[in-house]
Amino acid sequence: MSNEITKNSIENAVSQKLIRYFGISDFEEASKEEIYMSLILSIKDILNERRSNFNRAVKKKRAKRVYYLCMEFLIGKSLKNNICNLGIEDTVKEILTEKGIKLEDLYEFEPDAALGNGGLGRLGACYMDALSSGNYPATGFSILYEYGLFKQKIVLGEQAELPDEWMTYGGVWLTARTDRAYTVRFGGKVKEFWREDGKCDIVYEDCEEVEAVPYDYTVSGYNTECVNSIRLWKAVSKRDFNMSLVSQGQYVRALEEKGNSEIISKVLYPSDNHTEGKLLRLTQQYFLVSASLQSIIFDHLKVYGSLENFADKVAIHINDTHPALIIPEMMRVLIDNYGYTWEDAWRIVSKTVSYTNHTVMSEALECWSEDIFKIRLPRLYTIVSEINRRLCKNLWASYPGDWEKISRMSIINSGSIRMAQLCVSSSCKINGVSELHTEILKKNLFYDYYKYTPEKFINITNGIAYRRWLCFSNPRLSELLDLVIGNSYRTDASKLTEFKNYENDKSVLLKLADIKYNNKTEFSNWLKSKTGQILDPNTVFDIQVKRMHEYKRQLLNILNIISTYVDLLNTPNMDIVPQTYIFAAKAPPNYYMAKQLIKLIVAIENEINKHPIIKEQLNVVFVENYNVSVAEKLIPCCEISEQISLAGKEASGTGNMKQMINGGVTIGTLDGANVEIKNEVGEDNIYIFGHTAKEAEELWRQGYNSILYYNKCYKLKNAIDFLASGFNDVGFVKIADYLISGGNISDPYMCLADFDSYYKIHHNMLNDYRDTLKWQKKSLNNIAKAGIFSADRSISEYANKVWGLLKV
Ligand code: 26W
Repeated sequence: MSNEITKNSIENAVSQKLIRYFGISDFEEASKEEIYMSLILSIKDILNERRSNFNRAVKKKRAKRVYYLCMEFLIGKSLKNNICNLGIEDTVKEILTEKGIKLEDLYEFEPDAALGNGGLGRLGACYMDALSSGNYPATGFSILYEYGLFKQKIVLGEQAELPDEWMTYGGVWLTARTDRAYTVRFGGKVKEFWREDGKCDIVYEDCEEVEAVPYDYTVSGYNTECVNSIRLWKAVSKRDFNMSLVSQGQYVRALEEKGNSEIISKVLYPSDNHTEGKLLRLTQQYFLVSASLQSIIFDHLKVYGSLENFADKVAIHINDTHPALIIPEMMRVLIDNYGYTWEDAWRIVSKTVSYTNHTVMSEALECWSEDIFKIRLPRLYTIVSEINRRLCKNLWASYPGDWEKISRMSIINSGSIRMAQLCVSSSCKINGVSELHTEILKKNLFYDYYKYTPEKFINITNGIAYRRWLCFSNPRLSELLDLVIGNSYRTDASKLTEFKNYENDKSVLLKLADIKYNNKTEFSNWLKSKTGQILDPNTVFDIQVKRMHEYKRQLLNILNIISTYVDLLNTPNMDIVPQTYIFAAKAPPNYYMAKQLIKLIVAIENEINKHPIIKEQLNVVFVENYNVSVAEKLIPCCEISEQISLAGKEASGTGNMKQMINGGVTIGTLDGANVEIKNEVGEDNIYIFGHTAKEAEELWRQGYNSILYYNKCYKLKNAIDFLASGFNDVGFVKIADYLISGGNISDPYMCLADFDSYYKIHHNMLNDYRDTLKWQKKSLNNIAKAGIFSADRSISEYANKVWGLLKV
């Protein structure tokens, strides 16, 4: 595939870039930055050329395209991914080595494109990867957040947030398409002029206009000529710089006037699973939707010259409710700009749009106040109201007199516009992201809609870009796999099952142990050089890495650690497996409890560090600034994978899949995709504990009382008492109170109810770990059964069942 890319061609391209952009004719004189940029620019040329070839092929075939709208894409670094996808890593290394440069140093130099919070954003990035690898014509749409997500630094034991200026060196990948900018309108007044032919002209007055300028981020696929892109919109003020203010000496006001609308693409809201209903967020969502739709329609008209076949040639996917405004926006454009009747427009819209739900947490379901909506998006408000009126009329016909049901299902209710109802009522397909999650959608959150239109609901379990997460980030393991089962698993993840034939092969099992040890050593060296934190690769690495949230229950893990610590204080020579607990997580800046939990983990880390004897058996490390590239280093070291959310709350999880495919063994609740992991690997190769989703719900319904568990389990009691007494000069009474003294809302995520079974199963797990061959057999089974969790599989399901998309 990559045969036309030769050592010579790459070397020439890089030299040309050095001359053209930096005026450097001698490689030796170039700095690392200059070589880094020139290499990226050279690769970008290759990708852009392939993208344009691919687009030509798509047009020629008149193939259907999917447009994937998402407020977040957690892309991470791209240099290594693109080089590996193109199959040119050895060649590039050779060129650079001759110049005395290490490719690894250039990889390190690249900042993460962190345009996302967590699971949702990373899933979007994994899916774009799989779409390209599968030769599907696809475009992602999002916002070019100039400051991405914040950088996390631990200062005096607490999380501090710093701006993430990723564009300086990360922006090299972007191609500005100033020629394809569009105008987006906000606010103002809408006037309707009814004509004699019954049609209506819509005139906007006093709107604020913002320009949306696209920046394209190319996405390569593995071993293919197909290249797609993610189009990121940047907000640029349409106002001219106000020179009259400047001449009056009012420089700041002149800047402010220009800058106000540009705020739209400055930062990403650093919170998932909690919506604040802020005006800026609504503005961002409409900005994304309006610009993207203009771009989609432009592309379509260029090929077909008409919108008549729009629904046959275009699939628009809304990833969670955040881009849901595309539904009324498309109605607006079809009716107001292209003269469609409501009925014809609705037929197109409801055939084109599909929706994935990623969370059932009520505080994460977006609602907009009607008042804000009306002022900010007046024309859309009219359209949403009409969608709702017609919906309620149909519902009334189906359920005459059932006001309660209709009010549960209606889009507008008690002054708020509910995006989930908008999505579910208008989309052609609705999916959850794991079997359990989809069942919960059908039985609880969307019960009424499931009864109303059952055929729309399907499950598509999440998947990961396993080449990034296994092949590229764990080269030791993938080399072993190449050797033992051949390399066909690199394009077909289901081939990983062949590894199971080696579950009793002692030499393979010992090699697995060796690989894990080397990965742990490499990570320990990296961490020490970065922060001075010291890890012992001879201890078991027990890892919980994900966003900090109460429902994910990092606190349950911490309680178990504290309980072990208290035991060790009392019995220092206790015989336990030497263990290291690794945490990494960002907390939303305004989420008090999440930040307290980070403070708690750091305090425990410091506390244990004061006891050299205890440190030989128990360690805690908080790795700061968790992001995609930290994950790529950490996940290959995972031995115990903590997936311990309260059952029913984690829609799927994808970290569980990443750790599994790297040989981590899961300790988890029957939540999200854990259930399917268990079904794949069997009970011997996973450690399941705690209440099931059904049991947890029942327990809560009956009136959950955490204090009962506190009184019943002395280990738990000791841990909580220790927590309350404080350590390392910090008190954690509030966390202890949160668990046991909050009246009937104590311990809302039921850590205490699951503590006993968690502690016991964790204990068993560590005992099993003592037997290397027994443990590695479990690890091997996890790797062998991870193929089903490939994003390639998820994407082919979306293509077949949702989008009607064919490979080109
Ligand atoms: C503030 C508004 C908001 C609300 C929800 C922002 C972001 C969200 C996301 C939907 C939360 C999220 O990332 N959910 C995660 O999605 C992953 C991909 O499907 C799942 O694997 C995780 O279980 C789910 O928590």
